[in-house]
Amino acid sequence: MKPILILSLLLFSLPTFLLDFKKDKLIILASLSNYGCDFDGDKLGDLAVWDPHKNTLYFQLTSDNKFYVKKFFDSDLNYNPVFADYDGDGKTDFVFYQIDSGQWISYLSSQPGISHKMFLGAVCDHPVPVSLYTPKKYDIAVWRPNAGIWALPIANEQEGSPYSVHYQGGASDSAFAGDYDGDGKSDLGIWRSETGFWHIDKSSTKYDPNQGESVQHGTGWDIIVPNDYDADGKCDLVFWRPEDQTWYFIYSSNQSKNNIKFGDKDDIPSSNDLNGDGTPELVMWNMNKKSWNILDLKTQQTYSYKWEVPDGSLSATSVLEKYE
Ligand SMILES: [Ca+2]
Ligand SMILES: [Ca+2]
Ligand SMILES: [Ca+2]
Ligand SMILES: [Ca+2]
Repeated sequence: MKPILILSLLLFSLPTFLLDFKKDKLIILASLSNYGCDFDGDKLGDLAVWDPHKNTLYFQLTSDNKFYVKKFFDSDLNYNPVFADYDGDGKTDFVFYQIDSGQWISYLSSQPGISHKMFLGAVCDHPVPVSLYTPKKYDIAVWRPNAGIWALPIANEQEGSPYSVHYQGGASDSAFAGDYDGDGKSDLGIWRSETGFWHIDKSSTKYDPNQGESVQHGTGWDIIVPNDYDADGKCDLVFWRPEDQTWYFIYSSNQSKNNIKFGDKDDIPSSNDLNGDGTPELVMWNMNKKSWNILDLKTQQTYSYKWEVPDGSLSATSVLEKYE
């Protein structure tokens, strides 16, 4: 069987009956991976919320401080933002994933007015862009919880499938991509809520699971929010606990732990370097209050902004994953 056929079967034919094994009806919304969000490329993070009912993005650019409203699709289909820099020009691109069909629609900053459409994934897959070849340039990829596989892009493929399969994790895990070993390329991780273990297959060891790292941190209903909070160039293992509204850090620079109480119980946690100081701010979006609540980790100052957006709008600073 040719590789492309095997991959097609893996991606489109596997049963999805294990979905109900997931986190028992509780809806968790979080940006499990971080890609930054800077549409105008001035190295200051831009805030954005997505109205999933009208497929409309509300965002503010730091370069002119203006608010923008952009409707992307005249359709009742569900599109999820998977914003990252896919063309490597330093500007975050508007890229969307259609969860029912596995279609990706890309509007790249380097090609204004043009959209690209691709298919990768199927129902129940999680879109998780990865940077495997060029630092800070992302490619589309999906993680399939039911089968415990990633479909990853292959560089400069000559023939056959443009994707390879990497086995990791399973249903009820959370998957993420982040640069844990600091070589500029995405490492692949899963977090298992039952045991609290993070398992990371690293780019520096060719994603060999036998040379991966396992760290126990968090449990149960925690929400993972990994990012480089101590600015040493390596992703830190961090989760937010809705129950006590506390962020729990392990800093990669010295393996020290830290806790910071910040946020409301029903917030969506994320992080983004909004002021360009090299350290991400803790960024909370509250969809009921329609407000941002932001903590600057360097100055310890907090900021709040209320936005006039439709009910049910979600923060769109990076990929949101939803469990129900
Ligand atoms: Ca910006
Ligand atoms: Ca771009
Ligand atoms: Ca890496
Ligand atoms: Ca770090």
